[in-house]
Amino acid sequence: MKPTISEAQRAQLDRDGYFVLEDVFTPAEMDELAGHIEAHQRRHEEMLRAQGGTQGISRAEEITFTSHLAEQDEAIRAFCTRPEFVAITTQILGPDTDLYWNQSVFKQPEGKKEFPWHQDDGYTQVDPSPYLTLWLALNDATPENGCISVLPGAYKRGLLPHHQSPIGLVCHESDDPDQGVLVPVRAGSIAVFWSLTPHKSGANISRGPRKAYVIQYSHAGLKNANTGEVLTGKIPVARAGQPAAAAAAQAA
Ligand SMILES: O=C(O)CCC(=O)C(=O)O
Repeated sequence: MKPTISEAQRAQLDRDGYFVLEDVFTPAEMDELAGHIEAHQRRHEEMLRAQGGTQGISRAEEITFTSHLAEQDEAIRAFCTRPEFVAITTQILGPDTDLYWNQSVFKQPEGKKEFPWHQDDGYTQVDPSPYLTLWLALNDATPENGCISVLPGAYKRGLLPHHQSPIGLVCHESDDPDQGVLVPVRAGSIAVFWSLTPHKSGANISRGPRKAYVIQYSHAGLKNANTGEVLTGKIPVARAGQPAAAAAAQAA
């Protein structure tokens, strides 16, 4: 079913910079998607182990960020352009939307560290900002296994200064008394937030992995904010409010 963003959800996004869309997909759909994703994630994990355990912000047996999945895998690409995402992105961003970035984030029970507070815009600045991050739970994300937390309203402060830490960029300290709000999400549900919304994820102190697929959508024609160049090679999702594939077939 195509999700409709309610007025309350829209108001929460405007006020707090996030909301949760419940049960967009079934747990069975998530198991199927996870099956596709895990093939890539396993190869990434093996590659990390072979080269000493870390690469960028990924650490073998703790946390892996496995990116560009839709660009490599037809089934995952088809998932990212499903009508549900056409509906969500056009209601929030407007009629023309692209897939900007996608990555699985798997946190193993050995992942004893938080992933630090950051804004997605802290990693790469784009224009226009903010774009939309959809944090899709492949299995239930709970406070015990490292669900995300957000700082409500803080996206309104724009891009915050970030400093580098051994485990990622940081824009808000883990010992600050304000640790925001936890956002637990059931498998198949989505935490929707702006790329300027500060968020972190907790340590996984459960007995199993926490698996998420982070899918980021933008206005079509997104630019690098520093050079002004249009970012090419992005997968079109919606054109004139319709699925981009249908719009392209009509034009042909
Ligand atoms: O899922 C996580 O543990 C953190 C993911 C995250 O913050 C991100 O992809 O920006």
